[in-house]
Amino acid sequence: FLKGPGTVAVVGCPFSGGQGKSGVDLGPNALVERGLLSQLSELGWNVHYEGPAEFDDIPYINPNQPGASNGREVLPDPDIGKMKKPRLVSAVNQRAMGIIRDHAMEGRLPLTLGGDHSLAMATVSGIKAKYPDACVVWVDAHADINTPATSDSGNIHGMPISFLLGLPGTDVAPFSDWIKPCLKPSDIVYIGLRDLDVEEKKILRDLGIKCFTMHEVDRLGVGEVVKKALKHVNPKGERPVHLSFDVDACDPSVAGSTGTPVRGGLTFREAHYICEAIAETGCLVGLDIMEVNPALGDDKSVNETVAVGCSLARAALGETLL
Ligand code: Z70
Ligand code: MN
Ligand code: MN
Ligand code: MN
Repeated sequence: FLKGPGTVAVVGCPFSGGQGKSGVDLGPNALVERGLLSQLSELGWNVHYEGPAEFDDIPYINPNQPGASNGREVLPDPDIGKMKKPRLVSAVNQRAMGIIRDHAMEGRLPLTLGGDHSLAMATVSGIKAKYPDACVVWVDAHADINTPATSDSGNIHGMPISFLLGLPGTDVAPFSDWIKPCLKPSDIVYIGLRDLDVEEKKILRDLGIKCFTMHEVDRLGVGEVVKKALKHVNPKGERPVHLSFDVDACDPSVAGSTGTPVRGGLTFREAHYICEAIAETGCLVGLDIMEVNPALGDDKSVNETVAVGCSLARAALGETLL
């Protein structure tokens, strides 16, 4: 597939409706304004960027965008079961999926800047449309595998994996209009988990999904963890790899400006090592940098979190390769 730096398509997704805190929609512009595009150019990538994706015309109010309803028609978006803002989340993801899929089809590597992690419905669906054999490395404090029935919060950013797997209760409109279950449990591996709901643990056990929690990072070291994780999903090194990186996988001292910081996360080097090791495989076809929220934390925390978002992207796109 992709050999060496080719064209990276940066897709900014200013969206916060998959969870309850405003500000994560400011993540994409913060990363771009920090210089991410020129940093990637300097690595040898041809950088394709058309400005942030446009979601404002979608006729449901994003509760976290003040004034978003100004001068346009707004439709109600009541909960479906426990799901909050289901029509908004579905419509945004359906549009983002089309953008990401089309970039992949043109041979570009989509780099999606979140935005909340519900957007992985779009990124994984878009990548799988072009690369049906792709596997997913999910780096996160959370498993984001609740179904609409098991979720306590109703926040859809805690559910994208269940939709991608087609778990019971996910075959529900409006999502079923466009999401095809495209992942098998053996296609995904987790690194960095440490904040799981009781029902999520049961799903992970029942489906036999491979997980390297922070406990395994401590026991084995990050080098061994990444080696085993890649061996699980990509034993022959022949499969395309999508890396979905939620910055809350990092310790709050490294990336504190995120909606759900959880103590005991990846160090700066551990987080970057994961990205570097995946770059080294030469198999990366899609990358997400998610849940950067520049509205949370003090200036130091915001600055460091945005900088880490940029440096994780650079690491995954080969910054340390000779
Ligand atoms: C919880 C839920 C979550 C991120 C929180 C939390 C999910 N399991 N994901 N922060 N990034 O609400 O389903
Ligand atoms: Mn997540
Ligand atoms: Mn998370
Ligand atoms: Mn529960």
